[in-house]
Amino acid sequence: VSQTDMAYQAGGSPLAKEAMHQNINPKAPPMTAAEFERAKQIYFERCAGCHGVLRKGATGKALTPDITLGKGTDYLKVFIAYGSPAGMPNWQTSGEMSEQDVDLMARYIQQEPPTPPEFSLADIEKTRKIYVPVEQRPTRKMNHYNLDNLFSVTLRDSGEVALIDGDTKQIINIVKTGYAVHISRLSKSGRYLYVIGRDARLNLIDLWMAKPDNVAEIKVGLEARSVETSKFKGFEDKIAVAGTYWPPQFVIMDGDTLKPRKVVSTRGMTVDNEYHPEPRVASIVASHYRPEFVINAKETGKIMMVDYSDLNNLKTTTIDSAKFLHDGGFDSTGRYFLVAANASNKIAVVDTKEDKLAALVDVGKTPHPGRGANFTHPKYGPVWATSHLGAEDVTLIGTDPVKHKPYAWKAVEVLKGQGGGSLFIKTHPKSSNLWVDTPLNPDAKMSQSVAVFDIKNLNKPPQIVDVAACAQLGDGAKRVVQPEYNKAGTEVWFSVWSAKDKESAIVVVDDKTRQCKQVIKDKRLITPTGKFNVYNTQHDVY
Ligand code: DHE
Repeated sequence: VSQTDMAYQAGGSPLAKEAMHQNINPKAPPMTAAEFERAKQIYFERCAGCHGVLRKGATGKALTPDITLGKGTDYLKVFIAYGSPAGMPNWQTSGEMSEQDVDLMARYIQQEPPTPPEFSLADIEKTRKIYVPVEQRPTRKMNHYNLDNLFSVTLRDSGEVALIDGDTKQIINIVKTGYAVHISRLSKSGRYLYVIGRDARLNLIDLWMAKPDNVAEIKVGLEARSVETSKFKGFEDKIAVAGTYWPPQFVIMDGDTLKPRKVVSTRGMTVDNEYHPEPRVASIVASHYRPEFVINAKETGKIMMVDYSDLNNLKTTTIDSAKFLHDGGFDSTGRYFLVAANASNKIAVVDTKEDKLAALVDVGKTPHPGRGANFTHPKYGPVWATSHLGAEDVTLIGTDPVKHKPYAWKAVEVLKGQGGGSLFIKTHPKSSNLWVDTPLNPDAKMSQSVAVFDIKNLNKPPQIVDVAACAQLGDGAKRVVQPEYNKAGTEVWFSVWSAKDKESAIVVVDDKTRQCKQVIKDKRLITPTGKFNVYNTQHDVY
């Protein structure tokens, strides 16, 4: 092919200095190919989480050209710059995007969305790296750390996790991982730590090494949020599963090598029997009653109970619940799994023993429990609690169908927290405190403090604890996010999450006195968000 032919095929003018992006829709505003590539990257990092990789909409609105072209560049620029009360962030006024980038993104979302690549099992296998083969790994614990009280802390923007000794508060290691690790989960024995990045990079960390570090790694797709490991008797530490947002599928792997064994697509019908091309995999938990993973497909509202005991004859029980499944956790017995169908304002309850939907509970606007919080209510018996993104409510749901039957799977009480914008709630079996964060509340006072209720006296309004003040950081926005208990249930750890170029910290609060006990600061603690105590995560204690 000659140079002229190439120029002709690319469709660009030979006089143009920069190659233009070729859009199939002539009405879309022009962009250079380089601009398109940059916008694609920004879209993936900032926008796809809410609007979807294919831009078909999810938590955020659909952004396909049939919608965006009618609005035009100027309108879209204002929306991106200033945000909306419905939850769209104010990208420009918050300082997170420049005016040029806002202009770029306004033009980008009027182009046809590029089709992202599919990931076959062979594609996934090609990305796998073994840093320490199984035969070279320790056969017993080679360090003197109290691993039960270790914390795995997401360092969001540096693409790392910090392993912090919960007893001494010292950083044991900073481990290189994917970008914006979403969650850490433990194998049944507690030896292996699995962390999954937003970029779908999954790292396997061996906590038995003298200095715990990566032993294997794999990239399971373009975007992911969830990972879990087999917990059923006979399958301890054997199998891992990761769910991806893109491609819409999950992959089952060997637990100790991450060798992929099976990829299953989630594409298909919603609970309303309409086709959905991109049902993203949200939370996953491992059943304690059967050799099964409980896999939640967000857009379809289908909960898949996937039997991992025979991968060649894969049995899956699919439970219809409600659309927009997101995060959730077990009740105190470990039998029932409660998951938020967030944009449906419902909590779905799955009985993992019977593999059936136990109930769909109506709650306030946009529930967001994390894994939720279990405690015994003075009147209603065992309850599980969620806070909300869209309301100040803290909703308590009865979870004991045997001794407290009239209250089971009902929203028995709604407490008033300090405001909306809550992401996580936590308590511990040894504590009588219920901690509720509000990191996404637009009022800085609320995003920097947390509410704490006395479980024994829930009529009393919550105490507000100014966690960010304890950290004594400089200026700039800081969000106090995700309470996590130590193993003993005597301390609650909070992240004070600042911008990437600003100092952040972890504040350890004494649970009994509700006073700041210790502040963990270190240059390496960049944008800490999620924290996962080994024992509590391993045993579903929350
Ligand atoms: Fe999360 C859990 C998805 C934004 C921190 N988040 C989850 C889970 C899902 C999810 C599906 C449940 C996983 C499981 O249990 O298997 N999160 C999403 C999104 O799609 C969303 C809304 C947008 C995005 O683009 O990612 C999103 N999440 C955030 C944040 O902005 C947070 C605060 C910081 C960050 O790193 O991005 C954040 N999400 C967390 C944390 C958990 C989590 C800390 C685990 C909580 C737990 O206690 O288990």
